[in-house]
Amino acid sequence: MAEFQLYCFAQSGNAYRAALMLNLIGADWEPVWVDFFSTMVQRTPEFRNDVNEMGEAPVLVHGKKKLTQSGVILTYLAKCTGKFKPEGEDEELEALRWIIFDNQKVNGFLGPFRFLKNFAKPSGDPAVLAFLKGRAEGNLAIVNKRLTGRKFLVSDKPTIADVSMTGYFYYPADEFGFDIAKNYPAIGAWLERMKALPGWKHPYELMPGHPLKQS
Ligand SMILES: N[C@@H](CCC(=O)N[C@@H](CS)C(=O)NCC(=O)O)C(=O)O
Repeated sequence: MAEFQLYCFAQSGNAYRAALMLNLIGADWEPVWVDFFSTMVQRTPEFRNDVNEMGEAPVLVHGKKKLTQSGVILTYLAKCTGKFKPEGEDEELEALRWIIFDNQKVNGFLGPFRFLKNFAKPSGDPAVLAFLKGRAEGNLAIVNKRLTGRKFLVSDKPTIADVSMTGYFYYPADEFGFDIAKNYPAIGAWLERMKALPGWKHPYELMPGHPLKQS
């Protein structure tokens, strides 16, 4: 058995943050596939009792520890290994600030937008899609401005804030109907820097369940 198990699925940018971090730090890890779309295991009482009371992926298991919320998982892995760890209190707080902004306002809008556009049955109400897209685009512009003239979000080295922010950004442009890397050039350049890190993999290669079987 591998040292770490990660409950995840290929279409989840929230889980990708944790899977990418595990790969970037060279951890011995294995995925546990969450059948999110078909059996919707995450909504069963068993999953909520035994795996995550919040009913979400990702979940990281490390021996007796079970951690949820990608920001918590990233913080834990950075503390365990010293890799992608913000240095000192100011950087730690700055990383936390970007992780919260990402979870709530960047990938926090982009993820549900992509879900409603591609996977929801019935597919999302156009007004809801327009609202989510507008909020995601506004916040992508904020991230783009932050990354203009900077290599990474918090310091001149990549930290867990950068790993978190990658969330949904590498999924194909046709899943969003717009190209994040092209429309936001500073984000595009930063995505290339992240991609160049040893251990980087695309979410569809890193986690199980792609392509999705149509039911
Ligand atoms: N803030 C959480 C978000 C996790 C999340 O929303 N995960 C989705 C999958 S991408 C989920 O499991 N949703 C439960 C459901 O819709 O039933 C994190 O970053 O870990």
